[in-house]
Amino acid sequence: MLNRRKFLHLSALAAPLLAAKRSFANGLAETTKPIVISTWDSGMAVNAEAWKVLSANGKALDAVEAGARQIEDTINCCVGLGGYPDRDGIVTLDSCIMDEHANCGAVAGLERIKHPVSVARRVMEKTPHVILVGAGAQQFALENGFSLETGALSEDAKKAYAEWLKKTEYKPVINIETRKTNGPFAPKFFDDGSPNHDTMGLLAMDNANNLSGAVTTSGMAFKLHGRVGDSPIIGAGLFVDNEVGAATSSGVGEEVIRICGTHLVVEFMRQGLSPEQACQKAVERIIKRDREKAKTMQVGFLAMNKNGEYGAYAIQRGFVYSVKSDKENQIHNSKYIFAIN
Ligand code: SD4
Repeated sequence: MLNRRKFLHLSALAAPLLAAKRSFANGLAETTKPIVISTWDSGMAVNAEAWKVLSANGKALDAVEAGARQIEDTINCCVGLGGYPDRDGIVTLDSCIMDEHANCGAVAGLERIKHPVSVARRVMEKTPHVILVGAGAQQFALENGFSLETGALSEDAKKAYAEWLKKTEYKPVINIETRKTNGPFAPKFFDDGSPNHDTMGLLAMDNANNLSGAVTTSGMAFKLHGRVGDSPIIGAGLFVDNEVGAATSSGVGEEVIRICGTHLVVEFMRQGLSPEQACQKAVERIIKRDREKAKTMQVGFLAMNKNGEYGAYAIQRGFVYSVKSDKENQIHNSKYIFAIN
């Protein structure tokens, strides 16, 4: 006969199996949809815009574009024309978008156009190409009805650039929370006033169970003119596979590109890992290459699977993300490897 302790032990072992059996009885685990998730606390406003589309039974693709346009319209250190410029004082924008059929489009180094995510979508829908860069991307935007903005820096960007010019130090340290945090979430600036980052990556699943994603950014502040990060690169800053899930990233783009970060996260999910586990494995891949260097930088991954489950993982403390579904509307702290500060 089973004594009580053995029984409890056996039931504890059996619980995950039973849960799995229950979910497979319906063919699928219970799915949360529609749902939109996005990087950073600025994702709350982005999600609200995307939610208008999703809650009206709209498509995930339209939702992520609407969400990205919201932040492109705001003054933000790291997204849109209000973002920080490159080393030469020019704001250059990177963006991409990807839908449930693996259609994708991107622009990189785009100047003086307000909504790079919509230009990326036009590249996807109207050309046989995936990426347009620089002057060619701008020419394409103008030919497609986008207007040419002045190129003037926002007041915030002007100040930050003037400050940066005093030292002109190229130090791409990103999103590492400092001790002077004045709230539950990472501050936007370091103690010395140097910029933190806020690239917007968002992923959505609509009522039809289709996934899409978008990313928009002005990239690393004070980067070399012509430098392109991970954000507009499919498989690095964004990847969507409608059978499995989707992922996006924020942080030092070069490190994400080196491991094809978001493609890797999606492949880990394909192998059966949860979104959070998949993000963790990708972060560990970066750290494995150079642990000491990794301690000085930030990369965060955010992912969602076909059940609407989501998760994130970052190298450093301080990466947060926003979630909106019927069940919740809130900011989450990502797990992380190092809490150096
Ligand atoms: C880049 N990944 O240009 C972007 C920067 C970023 O939050 O994500 N900042 O490398």
